[in-house]
Amino acid sequence: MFDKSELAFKEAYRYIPGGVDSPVRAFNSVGGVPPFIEYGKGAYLYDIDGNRYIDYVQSWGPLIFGHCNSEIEEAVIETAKKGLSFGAPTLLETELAKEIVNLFDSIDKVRFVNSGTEAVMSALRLARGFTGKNDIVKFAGCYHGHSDSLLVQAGSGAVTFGAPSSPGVPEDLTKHTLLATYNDLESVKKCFAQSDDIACIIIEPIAGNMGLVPATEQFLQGLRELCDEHNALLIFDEVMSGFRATLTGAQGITEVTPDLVTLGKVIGGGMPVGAFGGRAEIMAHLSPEGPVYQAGTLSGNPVAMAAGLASLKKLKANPTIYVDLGAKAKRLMEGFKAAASAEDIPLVTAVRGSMFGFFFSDREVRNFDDAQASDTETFAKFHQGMLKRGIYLACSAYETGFINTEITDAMIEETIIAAYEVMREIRG
Ligand code: HOZ
Repeated sequence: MFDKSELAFKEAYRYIPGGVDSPVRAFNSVGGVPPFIEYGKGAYLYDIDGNRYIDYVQSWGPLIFGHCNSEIEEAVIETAKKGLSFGAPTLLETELAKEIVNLFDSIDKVRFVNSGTEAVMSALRLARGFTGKNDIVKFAGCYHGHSDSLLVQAGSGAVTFGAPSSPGVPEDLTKHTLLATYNDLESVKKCFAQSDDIACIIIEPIAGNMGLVPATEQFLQGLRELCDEHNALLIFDEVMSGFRATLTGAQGITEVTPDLVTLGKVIGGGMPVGAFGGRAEIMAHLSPEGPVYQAGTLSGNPVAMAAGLASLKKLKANPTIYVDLGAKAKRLMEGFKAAASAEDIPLVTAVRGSMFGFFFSDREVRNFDDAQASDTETFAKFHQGMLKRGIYLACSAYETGFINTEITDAMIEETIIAAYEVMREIRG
């Protein structure tokens, strides 16, 4: 069933570390080999062995309109025909920036980069440059890309491979990263008691890299107050949740306004893009307006801008998309829960707009400790069983699932039926 992928993985292994260009894709924590993808169409992925899957990963979030959406495809092709990169300003950058600024109350100006990692790394530098302070507060289990100072108790692939704090990062770099507990304001207060040099708090307001763990409104409000009290900036990392949870990400749910926001994934429509933005007075500190340096040859790449613009225009034109995606995510999680409880398997679930998550656990998951206490062996069995039945779920218990507009009610029901079968199999 996976013969060609097995061979392809062996071959890739000879030339690429672990056979993959991003660790979590290697399937190490769920077993088996990663299916090598031949193409995607709508809601489906097709691998080189000819297997078809309903895709709930969607390139880890960006593909809110599924694979090969004709309008995005057309925008990309037409733009590519005019040239792939200029390293000079284009109208497309301003157009996409305008869309983002008009959507987000928290963003007066925005700069484009090439990935979420780059967006966060740059936002932190800006926060430090603006406040003149050095320390940052991050939460265990939140993942903000793989820049050095953030690989401390990080989620996503880092925790999946048991190295939430990576070797190769000098202590001198991480000594400025203070660690707090998600949804626990007291732990943040301790950081401020320990240091008067805190430049910012960075948080995924909807954590999606330790599984899906939303922050409570009270907690976010508490962070806002602490930042104001201590002249620190509040950074919302919405690389994953932006345009996913709602059109304006977590900011469409919470009353709290951050000082800086990082974006990625959906704003690139499947092309490599990241962005960071915020209040004009903070953004004015960025070079060439201000002294904080940040640059990139391919930043604001026209093809990526065109894909992002096409996606955002479609989303803005169809705001009810989120209601439909959210209802499907809810139905899917109710189905998984019912399938698990039919076999007496404890399962907790979460949904935020088009994002969904589930843990094999009997306790509520509010932070990284709770997430790590979940049963990852059962998760692996579930993942394998679903894959065999043509359901492509994230290959780690510490990731999030996504619904796209191509996923139909019938596909959701098919997925739930598969979940019943797999839960029965697990129960043995
Ligand atoms: N860190 C990404 C998901 N949270 C995974 C990236 C990838 O493997 O493509």
